[in-house]
Amino acid sequence: LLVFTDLDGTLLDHDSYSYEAALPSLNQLKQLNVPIIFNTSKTFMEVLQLQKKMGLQQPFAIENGSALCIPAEGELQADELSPLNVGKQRWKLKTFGPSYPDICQHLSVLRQQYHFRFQGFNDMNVSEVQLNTGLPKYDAQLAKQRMASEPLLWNDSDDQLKIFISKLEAHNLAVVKGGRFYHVKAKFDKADAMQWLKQLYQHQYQREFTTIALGDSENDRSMLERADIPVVIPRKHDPALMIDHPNSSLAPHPGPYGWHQSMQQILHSLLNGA
Ligand code: 2M8
Ligand code: MG
Ligand code: MG
Repeated sequence: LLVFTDLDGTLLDHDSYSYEAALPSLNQLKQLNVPIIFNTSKTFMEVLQLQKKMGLQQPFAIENGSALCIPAEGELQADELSPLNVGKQRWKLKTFGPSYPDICQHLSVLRQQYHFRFQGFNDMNVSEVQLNTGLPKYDAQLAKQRMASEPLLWNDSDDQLKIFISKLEAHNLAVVKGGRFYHVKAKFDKADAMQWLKQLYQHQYQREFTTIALGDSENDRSMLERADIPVVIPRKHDPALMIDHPNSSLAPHPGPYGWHQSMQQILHSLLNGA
């Protein structure tokens, strides 16, 4: 069993970013040795901080699938990843698509050519990121340390947005919508990252793994639709995502409490062979 989970609005409350309500299930999964794999819009540094708080050291995917990471000395072996050391921690990283500076550069060219009105994290200082996300200062700094995707607020018309998306597509870039921002990045998405990591586990252990995926927003759709057991987490401020999957279920509450309740139900039926 592998658990792939979105963070904001899913395992973390949309407004307070707390995960407390999911702790009983998180602890149970740890005891069962089930990997809890974050699959998020957040950055490498944001995830490292969160894993440290939660006492986890697990593989994860960041920036909407634009990169993935595994512990360098963990159970998984993968040669084509590059080493990335932070303090005493040793990780292995693989990025997909163009680098952050290249994405920002391309965005500024498009802005000049078509006069699109948007504000990206690269255009915002730390206090503006704080203001737009509700993150504390230190976390906002970590959210600005990006590798391969740019979150942005769209301040222009829907027609302009369509043109913007088609220009990016012509450049092999995609736009996905998270809880608050549009994210510009490579086409490799959360579903691709999930599949990549699942195959790594299957190769390593020479057996099939079942995937549970949990998410709340449009950027989670592909991951949910490709998982074996998808759980849609309802949103506090918007209607719930509708996905196309025979096994899909909707959690009874938004955020970490809904995450916990759905996980209990799934674990109960898996452990009791229902
Ligand atoms: C951004 O991502 C969220 C996730 O859905 C969004 O689009 O609303 C990311 O830039 C992330 O790095 C940041 O922590 C988060 C904060 O709300 O916003
Ligand atoms: Mg989310
Ligand atoms: Mg997300």
